[in-house]
Amino acid sequence: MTDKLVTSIIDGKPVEGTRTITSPNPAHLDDTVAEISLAQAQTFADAAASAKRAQPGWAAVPAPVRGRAIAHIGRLVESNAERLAALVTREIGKPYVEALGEVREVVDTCDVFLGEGRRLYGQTVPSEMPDKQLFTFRNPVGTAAVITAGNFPVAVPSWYIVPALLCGNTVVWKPAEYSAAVSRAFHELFVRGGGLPPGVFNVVYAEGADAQAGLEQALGAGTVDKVGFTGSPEVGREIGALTGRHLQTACLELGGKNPLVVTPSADLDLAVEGALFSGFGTGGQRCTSLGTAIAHESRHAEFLERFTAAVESATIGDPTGDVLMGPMLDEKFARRYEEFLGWIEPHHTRYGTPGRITSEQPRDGFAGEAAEGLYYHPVIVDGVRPGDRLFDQETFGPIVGVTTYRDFDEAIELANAPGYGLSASIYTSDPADALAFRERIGAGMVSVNNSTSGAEVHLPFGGNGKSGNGSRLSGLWVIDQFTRWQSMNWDYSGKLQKAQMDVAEL
Ligand code: UN1
Repeated sequence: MTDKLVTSIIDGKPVEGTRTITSPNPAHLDDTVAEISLAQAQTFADAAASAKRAQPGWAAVPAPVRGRAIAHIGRLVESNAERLAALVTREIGKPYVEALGEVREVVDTCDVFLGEGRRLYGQTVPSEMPDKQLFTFRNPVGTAAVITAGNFPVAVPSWYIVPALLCGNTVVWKPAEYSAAVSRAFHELFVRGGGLPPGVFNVVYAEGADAQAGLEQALGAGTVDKVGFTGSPEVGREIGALTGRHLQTACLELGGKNPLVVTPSADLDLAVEGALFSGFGTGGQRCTSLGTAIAHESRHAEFLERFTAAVESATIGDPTGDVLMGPMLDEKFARRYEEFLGWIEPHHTRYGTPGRITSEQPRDGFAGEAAEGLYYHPVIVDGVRPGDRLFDQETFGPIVGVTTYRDFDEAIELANAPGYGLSASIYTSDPADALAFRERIGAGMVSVNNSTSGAEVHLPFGGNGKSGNGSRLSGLWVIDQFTRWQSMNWDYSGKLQKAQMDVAEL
């Protein structure tokens, strides 16, 4: 087995698959970061069975001790932050400062939950009858299957895995193949830092279709009790249907077509900065990335001019350097960017060179080896309207739409029109605008004078509509995903007191 070979780990033991693929460095495609041994459906089902066997033992560990395990994981991740961030940069091309921020997000998540092991409060509840007391308890759900994307290869998995473990669940994790080396490092730090017994945290590398087939098998066998999924709305629908058929629930965090409204009273410097970061930071490959900037007609020309100028002078290049944007995450996303370019219509005005950065299509100030990486030009498309694919659908790449509005009602209508509902921003100096926007926008997360991306981990994270099924990750809200309420009534009257029938009268 070469050092680069990443295999599934079930019950603490490596399990080789049937086919090997590679995960290249998107900034230097000849640098192979990992070879991944891909498993088939049965391996996923085996991993779920292993997690199911390990679960009662893990749930029997007192919650405060599990909280301490989370604290140790956080410390170990923190002391390995630079190494892990460098690997994130190497494997998915995320600029190093952002990668370090992402690792910080894992540590923050551990910080949020480490003390929760000493709470996980239930309630005492008054009874309608004398000599009887009522209580509620939070029980672990059981086994959680976690399927995550590779654009946030450590932060987003931690949003599921940390609370799942803290609450006494065991986990089967299927990370994205193109972030395999990062997920192996993450898994090692978690198992070692937390001293997790075999089977408590399994990881399976498989292609989406195989993982889904394995998930179906596991749901049928009763070895998966909860699914956490971050990815596309299309796959989210399938996972939701699959879990529903087996009377289980999924926490679905899907895409976004996130609007940023520039009102007449907006501070344009701030709005442009926010649009630049959320539109093109991470190459537009966040679920919280900016989809469409919606500028008031009185500010549209100036906003567009400044936004295009900011994008033109932004640094793109080697993600180990100080750049706004590195390469695309992997080939699949690069191909999709090319497809999105085909969505530009004759009534749109395009700013920026469409396509790959090459010696024939160079970019001023480019700071990398263009020929060696998946580098693409950022593009702004003005004049997008409802009904245009570029307005209605998520692009998940460095292509941002711009449009105009006349009055506040139209701004809200445009912001809600694509039917996603993850994150939405408004730039305004008028508190009434900010409050009305908050109230009328369909998004789960609203920002005032801040970009659409960059949520903090102790607030509820999640969306509505095509962005998810209303589940919320992060903060203490996620505990409702990974525990189930149990009630208990205790009658010490010495007789049968019948609820609703033997209620005491005044
Ligand atoms: C994602 O792209 O799936 O709020 C998550 C943000 C990040 C997380 C993005 N903290 O932009």
